[in-house]
Amino acid sequence: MSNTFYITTPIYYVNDVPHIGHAYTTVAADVLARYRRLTGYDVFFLTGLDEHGQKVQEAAAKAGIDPQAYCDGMAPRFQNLWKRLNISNDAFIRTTHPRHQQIVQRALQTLSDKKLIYRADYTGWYCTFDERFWTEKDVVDGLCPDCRRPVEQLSESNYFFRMSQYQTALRNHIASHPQYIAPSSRRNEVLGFLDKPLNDLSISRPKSRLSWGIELPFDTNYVTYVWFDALVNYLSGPEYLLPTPSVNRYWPATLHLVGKDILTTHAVYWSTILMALELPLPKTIFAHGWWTVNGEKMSKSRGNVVDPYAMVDEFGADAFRYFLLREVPFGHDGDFSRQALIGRINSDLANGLGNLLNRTLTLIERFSHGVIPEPVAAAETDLDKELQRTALSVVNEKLRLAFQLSTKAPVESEQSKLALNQALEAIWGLVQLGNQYIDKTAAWTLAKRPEDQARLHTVLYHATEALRFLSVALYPFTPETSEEMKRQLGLVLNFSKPLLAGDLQWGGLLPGTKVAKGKALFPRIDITAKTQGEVRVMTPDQQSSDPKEDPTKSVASQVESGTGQISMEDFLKVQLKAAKVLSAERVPKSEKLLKLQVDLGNEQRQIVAGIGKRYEPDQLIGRQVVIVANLKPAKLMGVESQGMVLAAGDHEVGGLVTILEEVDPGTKVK
Ligand code: ME8
Repeated sequence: MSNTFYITTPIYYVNDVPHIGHAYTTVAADVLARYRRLTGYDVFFLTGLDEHGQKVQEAAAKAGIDPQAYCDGMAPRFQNLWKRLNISNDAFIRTTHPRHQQIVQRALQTLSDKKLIYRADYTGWYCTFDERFWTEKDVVDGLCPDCRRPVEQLSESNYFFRMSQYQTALRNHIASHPQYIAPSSRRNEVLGFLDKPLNDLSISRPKSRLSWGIELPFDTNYVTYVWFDALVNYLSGPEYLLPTPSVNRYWPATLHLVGKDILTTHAVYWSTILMALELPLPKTIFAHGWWTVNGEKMSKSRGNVVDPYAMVDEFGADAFRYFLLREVPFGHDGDFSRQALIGRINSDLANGLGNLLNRTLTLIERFSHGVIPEPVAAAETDLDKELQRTALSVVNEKLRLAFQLSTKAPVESEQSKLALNQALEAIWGLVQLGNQYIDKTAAWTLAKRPEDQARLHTVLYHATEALRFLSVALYPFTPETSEEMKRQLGLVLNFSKPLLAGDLQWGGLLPGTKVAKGKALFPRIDITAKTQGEVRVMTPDQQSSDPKEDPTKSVASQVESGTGQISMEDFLKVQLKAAKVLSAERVPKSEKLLKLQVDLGNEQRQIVAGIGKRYEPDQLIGRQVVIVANLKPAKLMGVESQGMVLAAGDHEVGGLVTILEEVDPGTKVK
């Protein structure tokens, strides 16, 4: 069995900035590449840009610059995004590179020499957007059957690739290689397409109509059809982008990951081009589903395009990566909404994983002087065994199954799945079990009794060891988080080593290691009634304080799970004070947020309050308000808020809380 794993994303058109769809495919490919590296594969992960063709020529013309300068300006928009998202591609291809152009010309010349390219006159219906001709029967009411834009009749002489010649061979290949096109619903789609007669493919465009492309080696009046140029990137990338030509090492590609929109070009055009070049076909072409936004198609005109840079700025790369792969079964369509993203961050990342790390480290600091204790075999119980069993099965069995690919799996149903969301579900099964383990084993009770020391040590060791398993399992999905877990847990792990080449063994954690509790992995995002729609990122200390029994649970969660009552002691922790509004202004781009400067007697504070729908800034100046004075500062829409103004209202703000008589600013409210 080959130990190489060559994975590609589509090369994206540079006619527009990258959006969530591009991020999705690239993040998924990154997760697969990282996992394969962890399991010891020789990975080559290629992504890049499709820089020729009509769309790019038009975008450059619109921008009033030369197409090459336009491409050079756009390329960093993609490259920087991949850095921000921690994409671990081994190479980045741009189709305007002279070496790629030479390789495309070489392929065209080979096909021409083999008489697989011929010239013919053609009249058909042309769709400028899709850059392709349609036949009379394809066109519906004068519209392109693909993008539904108007088509125009064009007559021109062009060069054609004898694609039709390969129809039967392609059908046979798909039939005898069930993993070739995945998921299986997509395979059926392609087979359906191949039921109709396959036409030859026009692989040229007259320069009179389109000049931005690779010149045909045998006719300088033409440039190459952009798809022929683009698909060849999968061969040219390994040929010239690595220090030594590596096509023989990596071809055939293990996996072309694409969106369902470009399945035909890959499954039919690319496969037949490869057959004509007498090269082996890739192992799998996997077409994933489509993202909509709040139930709508994403488009510039709707103004709902999700900017991945903004997502990373606001929520961090890992939260965004996690959401993309957790929310939707890979292969299915999905819907993006801020609400769903924030929901996942709060429930899975902050309350689930972040909490587990935080609780475990708090216990080790409290009850083991910040050092991982030695477990005692005799003190193990069924709870420990269950945790061990689950951790081992998640990492050594479930992950492997979810990531299975054609090279490994003989069974069709498994190989065509790439069940990335199931991998995450399995990992979160362990997160949940870890939190239950901490609840059930109640280390804080064990710590009170000297005779329970061995049990206490065993419990603390087990909880930390489960986190070590999690840090490795999560690395492909959330690499920054794994590094941070490793740092806080004091683990000796090198994620660039093939840690999962064999089974991960329980007990690898070294007793005596000093832990270093740090920032919360994922701050909870609070969408309060006051800040409706705006998000408030809470600092770790706001997330948890130290209640009496379980020192790892926050007051808030005890209130949530209990009777809703708090003690006087808890209430007194909140410092309420009278303050006077000195100035007020709106926070740019927010309907709700006002930035207030308030006088607290011996200090002045800036507070951001979600009262902008109820009050105009001018109405507030000189008013007496009540504030929470000891709330940790937080940023709201990038503006620091050093406290909170009290107001009444269930959903909408009804009115500000004030004090009947004028008191000095800074006076305590009790
Ligand atoms: O087609 N949901 O480039 P492109 C999910 N240059 N994925 C999406 C998406 C969405 N809403 N929108 C885009 C091209 N994608 C050619 C490819 S390859 C030899 C040439 C992703 O910039 C998805 O992977 O239009 C889709 O296939 C790709 O972006 C299309 O990118």
